[in-house]
Amino acid sequence: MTHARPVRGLVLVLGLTAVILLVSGCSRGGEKIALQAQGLKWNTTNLQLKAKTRYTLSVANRDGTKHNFTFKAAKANKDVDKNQTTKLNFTAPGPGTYQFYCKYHPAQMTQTVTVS
Ligand SMILES: [Cu+2]
Repeated sequence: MTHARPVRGLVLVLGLTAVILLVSGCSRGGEKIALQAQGLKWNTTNLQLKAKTRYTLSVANRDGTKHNFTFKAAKANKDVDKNQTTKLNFTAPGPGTYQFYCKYHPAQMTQTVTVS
């Protein structure tokens, strides 16, 4: 019985380690990609992604107005305040041609996503 406590402590430490590894694994995101908005324009006209792949997207807003990144097929929708950079995670859908846009300036800021 004298060994019961150290063993329980070890199990607790191992359990906590597993939880920490799981949490950090989930938040690590996926492949890193970047987009920039400047002058009410995206810096790319065609975002190319791999199907069912996890991405961490960094969106830089170089304008003095709020922008937004929306990619409905991946359930991605995030605002980017003026002169700020923000990150978001999403998983690319199946192969196809989609669109991404800024919901505040859709006329000027709608572009293509090609998933292959
Ligand atoms: Cu915008």
